Amino acid sequence: MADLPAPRIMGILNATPDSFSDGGTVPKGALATRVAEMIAEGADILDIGGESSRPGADPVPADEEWHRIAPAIEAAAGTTALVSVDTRKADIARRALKAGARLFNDVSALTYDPDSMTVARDYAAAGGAICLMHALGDPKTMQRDPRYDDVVREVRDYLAARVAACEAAGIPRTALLVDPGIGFGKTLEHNLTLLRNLAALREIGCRILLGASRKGFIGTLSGEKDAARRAPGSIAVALHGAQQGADILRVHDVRETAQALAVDIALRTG
Ligand code: HH2
Repeated sequence: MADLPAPRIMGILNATPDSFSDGGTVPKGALATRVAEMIAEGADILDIGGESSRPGADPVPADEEWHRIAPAIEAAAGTTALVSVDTRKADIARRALKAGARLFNDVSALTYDPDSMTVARDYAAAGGAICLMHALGDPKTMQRDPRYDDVVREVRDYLAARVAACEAAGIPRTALLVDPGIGFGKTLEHNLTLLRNLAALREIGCRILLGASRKGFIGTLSGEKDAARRAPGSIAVALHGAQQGADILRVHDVRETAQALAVDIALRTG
């Protein structure tokens, strides 16, 4: 494990008034500054979303979602960062691609919208990538008593099947990322088991994205109720993810995570 390269950092730029973790938007006038700041802090990718997927969240109509994220995508396009759009809607992903996004980050693994596979193919054709995330149920209902016989096997098999569906639709495996979907239809024990066995996802043969930053299980383990104060726990998970071979870490606290990773990698590689 010691020779693993440092993972890329995906900084979260929320354009959702109801996101669980930072509860808000950066004012339009401050977007370009925030984007430049995040890149300077170490973000290789900027993940822009306009529909919260926190447990219990309501869906957002497409025009409203686009209205929320368009200024952030505009501000991020043309910078050195790869622009990622966090959406379940094909139309939003299509508009984002036109505006410069090159990563389609879909928490439904292209199952929510029947048009998504076609748009995903357009991302791959443009040299971009698609992230396929595992979720049990949708955000509205996913935390109501989630059950698995073997969470690691079921998540791995689901993601492998979604990768196969993409390949059958003409998307090369090299354009695909897989993500265990921490907190998406999972209990504390499910999350911990998946994190301990993250390396099992490498068998799929795609790069791994891990999004655990500020999530509820960190609050449960630490007693910290305020999501914005969960950076220390989030960094502990990020370092663990790096050691398990995660290729991309989706985080809120970019500067802090980048610093911790730099030290961790130096210690592990000598
Ligand atoms: N988690 C959230 C949103 N998008 N995408 C991927 N690939 N993996 C994740 O784990 C993931 C994701 C959580 O969403 P939300 O409640 O909107 O909050 P925030 O964006 O602040 O993390």
